[in-house]
Amino acid sequence: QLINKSLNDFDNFDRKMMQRCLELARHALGCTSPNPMVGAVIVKNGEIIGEGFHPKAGEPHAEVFALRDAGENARGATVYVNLEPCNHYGRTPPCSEALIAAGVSKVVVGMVDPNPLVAAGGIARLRSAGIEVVVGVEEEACQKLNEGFIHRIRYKKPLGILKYAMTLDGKIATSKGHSNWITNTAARKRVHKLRVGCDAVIVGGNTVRQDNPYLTSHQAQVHNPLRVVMSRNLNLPSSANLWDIREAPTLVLTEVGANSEFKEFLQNKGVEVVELTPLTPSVAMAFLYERGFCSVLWECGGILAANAITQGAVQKVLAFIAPKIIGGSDAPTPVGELGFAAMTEALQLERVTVKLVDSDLLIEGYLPQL
Ligand code: AOF
Ligand code: ZN
Repeated sequence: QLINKSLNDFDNFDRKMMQRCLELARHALGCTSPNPMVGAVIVKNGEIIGEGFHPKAGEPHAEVFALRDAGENARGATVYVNLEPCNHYGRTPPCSEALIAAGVSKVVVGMVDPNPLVAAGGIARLRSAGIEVVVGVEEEACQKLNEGFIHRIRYKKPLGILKYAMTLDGKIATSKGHSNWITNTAARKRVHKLRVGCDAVIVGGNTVRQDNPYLTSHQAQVHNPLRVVMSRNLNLPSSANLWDIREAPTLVLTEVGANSEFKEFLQNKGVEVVELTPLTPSVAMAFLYERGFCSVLWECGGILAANAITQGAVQKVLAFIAPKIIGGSDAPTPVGELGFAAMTEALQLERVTVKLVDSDLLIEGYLPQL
């Protein structure tokens, strides 16, 4: 049945379908690296006749699941997908060819695939087969969902996200080192959710000694990031929550020549130990890139955070600010020495957003690319 729709209605419908793609894609939050999160919806006569998402690298792509779901009905239909259909033989065959073979008549794409193996080749292939292709619906939201994947492809390293929680007077713990809790329950829940979408969470030895954190997403049946500890000398407590790997795996990064007895102790607990020389934030990030990671969350103290920033291992900052004052001239702060003397040297965050999480503030922004 033909319904009279204005051009704007069509746009709204396209946007709604793309949002559905993103919702489907998010079912695999944290599980797809080094691949992106992708969802696909197939529509005919204004109705959804097939849906799918990419569950994990090595498995079929979103379009393939959606085509299977729609079956023969896909002929003449419109396909929505948040990332350009691929056009290469990777772990799986090209989606462009699958879409052509299924006889779809139109493809609506959220964003071009930055992967040089694809890079608009999928769009060109579809068009050369006479399929109408629309690009850029809900583009910003599509890019945000896969910002880690995009960064990984573009810079050949994972996206580094620095997250910290501080009091209104800028402290991350009292001068005695006590920090449970600075932020409210809602803000802490938000951090747990944030971890679901990251491939790794990194802390230094100090955080393990002071806070004894879990660094998990604290929810059953969701993705937990790899928990990474950076420790040059392995001067770490023998009982720590991170050494219990039943909920999530732990990796300790250290240097050659570190305490071999403790190294063995960790390995016996099932904790992976890797020696990197020199052990620096940028070397750690290069190692995690090789592992196929797209996004890495720095949940470390100020000294490691300052090093990570200096070495270009941080691109995005999430700062939770609680309306509490604890004072203390020796109380630690979120970022240690950066060597700046003048305000003109300050790192100015871009694309800043501010949210209220109950009574805590969340300021989010991006560091200018070095
Ligand atoms: C799509 N749909 O659902 C995904 C795409 O090794 P492969 O075969 O899995 O290919 C991985 C690349 O394919 C990945 O780097 C990205 O460029 C694209 N991902 N493409 O058409 C999908 N996940
Ligand atoms: Zn594909």
